[in-house]
Amino acid sequence: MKLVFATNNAHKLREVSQTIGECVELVSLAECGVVEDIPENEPTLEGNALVKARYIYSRTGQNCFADDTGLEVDALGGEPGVRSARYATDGHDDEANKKLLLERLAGKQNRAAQFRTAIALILDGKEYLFEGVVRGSISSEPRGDGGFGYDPLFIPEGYDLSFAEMSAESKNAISHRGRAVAALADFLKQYC
Ligand code: ITT
Repeated sequence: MKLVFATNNAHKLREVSQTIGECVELVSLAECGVVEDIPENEPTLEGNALVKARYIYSRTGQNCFADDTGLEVDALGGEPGVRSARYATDGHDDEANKKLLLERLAGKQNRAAQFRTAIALILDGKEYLFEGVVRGSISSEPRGDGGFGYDPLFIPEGYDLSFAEMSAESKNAISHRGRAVAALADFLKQYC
């Protein structure tokens, strides 16, 4: 089955293509000629994922899915959450986002956090939602060169390594997106 993955983030595309399974042929936005930015101004991850998927479904008429991911930090009341991409600035400035997060957590004992991914799937006009969560904590400084975004600051529960210090396979096996994609792939089995 062909599914468009509504993302402009090449890291996400790579991660999802490693975990979605053989039943699905992933189609990128570039492959279906979508070059514009897709608006994502909803107050929740689920809302943003749905808006992105609906946009691509009406634009291309093809079955598709989108994800939205947030880093939810307990001591910050769940921030940056849905604003994770635009935490420090209006753009996607990973360095500024990580710096601001460390500043906001300075002196705080409680560094518990979670990554949460919402996936919205549109299949023949019907909408479905999937979720994946991984608990962990925020390190005191960035560690590792792998992954992307906030990965150098996130230590998943039960590990001493940050996501950026893990192999792609190890991150995918336990990550928010890996878990949400596993739920999506499980659902799609009935159509394969
Ligand atoms: P699309 O909307 O085009 O899919 P995006 O990069 O805007 O791509 P999100 O809105 O889902 O993706 O990401 C919100 C923020 O969270 C952004 O700063 C990402 O870098 C970061 N992020 C998302 N997934 C992540 C992951 O697996 N590890 C670390 N940071 C992640």
